[in-house]
Amino acid sequence: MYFKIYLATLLIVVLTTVNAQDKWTSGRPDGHAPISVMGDHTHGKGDWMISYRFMHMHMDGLRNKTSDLSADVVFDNYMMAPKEMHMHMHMLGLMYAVSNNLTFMAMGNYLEQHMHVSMMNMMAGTHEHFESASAGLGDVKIFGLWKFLDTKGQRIHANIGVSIPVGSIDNSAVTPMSEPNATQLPYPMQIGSGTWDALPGMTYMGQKENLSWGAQTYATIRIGENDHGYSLSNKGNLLGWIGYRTTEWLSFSAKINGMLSGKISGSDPAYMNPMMSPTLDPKNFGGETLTGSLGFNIYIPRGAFKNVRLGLEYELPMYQNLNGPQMKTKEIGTFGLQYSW
Ligand SMILES: [Cu+2]
Repeated sequence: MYFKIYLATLLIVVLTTVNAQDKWTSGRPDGHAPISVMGDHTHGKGDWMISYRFMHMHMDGLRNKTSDLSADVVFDNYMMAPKEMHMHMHMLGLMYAVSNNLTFMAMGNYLEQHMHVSMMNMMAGTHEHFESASAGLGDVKIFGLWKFLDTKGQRIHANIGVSIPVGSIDNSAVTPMSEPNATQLPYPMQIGSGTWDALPGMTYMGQKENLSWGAQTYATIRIGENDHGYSLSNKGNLLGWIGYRTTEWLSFSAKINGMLSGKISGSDPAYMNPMMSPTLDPKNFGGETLTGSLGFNIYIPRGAFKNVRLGLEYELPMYQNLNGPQMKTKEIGTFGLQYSW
């Protein structure tokens, strides 16, 4: 599956490359990728950019491999079943170009999430529901974006980054099972990875008159394990997009994003009984997902608000093959504002 997407994206890149324009420019609405893409562009020497993004991700229902599961099936093996999860991520980004070929980028985020859980009441034979929440500063990411090709309306740069484990992996809360004490919240409710992660990647962009396109591939490689004795899976992403500019200030985009990840290695001893819930069991993580999204970019080319950009993107899953039981993604929305000077 993943390999086919890879080939399809490469084919699109080759086909669209044939007659690109003379010089690539960021001075148009689709001069930046759809707003959820990180590190898509580099800047000219001495330029700064600040950005704010807000992402909402909604997960709903359970799945194993490609089949949906009811909570009742999960209760055959576990005492609890996650039902639904919401993540709100506020992201702040700063970019600075030390040269025309090298741009530095730093990204911080604040994450809020909550999960709805069903619990089996053995005595009464009924299901009860509770909710738990966590919030905090996430892992900080620093990148060097090194542009090594800039010709005929096309650019390629390498994304070389590191993720610093700033986000907490000690989030706990009182749940009906632990009352009156607090208990360590499950893996998906933790804010950070707890590990230093290497973030290598590569980005390609091209454009002609009113059309633009791009592709990006990147990996998240965990270095060692965290102080709770586990590490989240390595991840690989491949995404591709096309954009169409309708006016000098508005463009529309379509994007596909394939992601491959695996199970958690090791386990957190704080979860005394991993059979309590699928979210405490290291093997119920990762899988293959493919999402598709539509979006638009607005770019202000002149006047007092020159170089202000606004982007919106809405993303839906097209394929999810999950190591389950695991919650599946329902929808993702991203909004962003950018300003460069
Ligand atoms: Cu920028």
